Amino acid sequence: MSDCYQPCPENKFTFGLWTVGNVGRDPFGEPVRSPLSPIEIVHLLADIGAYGVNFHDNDLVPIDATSAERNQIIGAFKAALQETGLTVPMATTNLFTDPIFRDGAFTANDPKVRAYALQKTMNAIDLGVELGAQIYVFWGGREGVETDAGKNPQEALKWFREALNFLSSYVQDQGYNLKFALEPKPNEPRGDIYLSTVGAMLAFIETLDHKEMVGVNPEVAHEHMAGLNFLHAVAQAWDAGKLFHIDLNDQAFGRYDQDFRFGAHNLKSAFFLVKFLEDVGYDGNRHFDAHAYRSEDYEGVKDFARGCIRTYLILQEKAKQFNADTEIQSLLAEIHADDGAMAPYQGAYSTAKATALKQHVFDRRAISQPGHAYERLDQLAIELLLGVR
Ligand code: DIG
Ligand code: MN
Ligand code: MN
Repeated sequence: MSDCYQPCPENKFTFGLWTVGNVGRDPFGEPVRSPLSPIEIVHLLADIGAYGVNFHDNDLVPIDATSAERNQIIGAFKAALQETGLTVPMATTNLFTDPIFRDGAFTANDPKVRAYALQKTMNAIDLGVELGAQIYVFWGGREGVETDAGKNPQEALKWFREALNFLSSYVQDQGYNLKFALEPKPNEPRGDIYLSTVGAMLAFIETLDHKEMVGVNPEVAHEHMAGLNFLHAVAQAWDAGKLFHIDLNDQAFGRYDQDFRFGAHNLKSAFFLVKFLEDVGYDGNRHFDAHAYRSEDYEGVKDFARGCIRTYLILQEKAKQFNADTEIQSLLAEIHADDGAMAPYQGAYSTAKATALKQHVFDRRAISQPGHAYERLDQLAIELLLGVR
């Protein structure tokens, strides 16, 4: 592969320990790859040019580790970070693997489970901050139901809100420089997961006590699972000043969570996403929350990780090309042409404007006549992506 698509720290490409460390287990098959230690993963990520490594508490420290084991693991992890120069931009809590969370964590009916989830998250936040994290992700993988018979969904949202209010107050009480990023998903592993899309999360954030420190972590695969346009979700988050983090991967619509290599399935939507992130100057982490096909060995896993990075960098270059393409840009100028005739009615409301607009006579037929040349524009974008422009 050509070497002009090499990552640099400014790209802020990150991977979770669980991504390249995925051993290929699925609901119908045992692991196909032997586990890698966090240290081995740090070196693998450094080798492929990542900027940072993220983790769930138990990706690093097993849930039943003794304090001596915990200290040894953290010490070795810190040494590997020091040796490779990798950072830890984001941390999160595993509130989904242990059987105690089978009815949820913050939304479990059992108050003991809800309290344990708070305790586990406070300890995980402490660890994340100790290792340098400034973003803390909450993915409520078990916050949901298979039947609504056992739980009032409003009660569940109340519990979720109480947990996040408690934890944001904890962060402030500790004086941590940490922001929360809530990650939605419509289903899996629960039949239905609460707060299932970016839109639902953005509305929920507005009900929190410390909403200023809470944003979203949209994931490509999760909006696609719901059949939604991921770019539109990201644009709404960005517009709200709430795009605190992003999980990049890919996914066929209407399937289980495939967590494919970035751009592996929907190249065109990946292109318009990268173009948006670059055009608006998103300077957050570009986190590849994805894993290699179960068919792969560890050389294949490195191919997967390099592929995520290369595809992003190639699409970043294509976005620059799109913005510099004279035929595309002149067509866009035509499409966005404005003769200024509506200027008197634009901007802030006034009674005079409303009165004048109500008097304005529109020639509906004339206005509806011209086409929009979107076919020509989209074909130009396709041909740019196909490398013939
Ligand atoms: C799944 O998409 C979730 C978990 O992998 C993790 O909690 C979060 C962090 O990106 N994404
Ligand atoms: Mn996912
Ligand atoms: Mn994710």
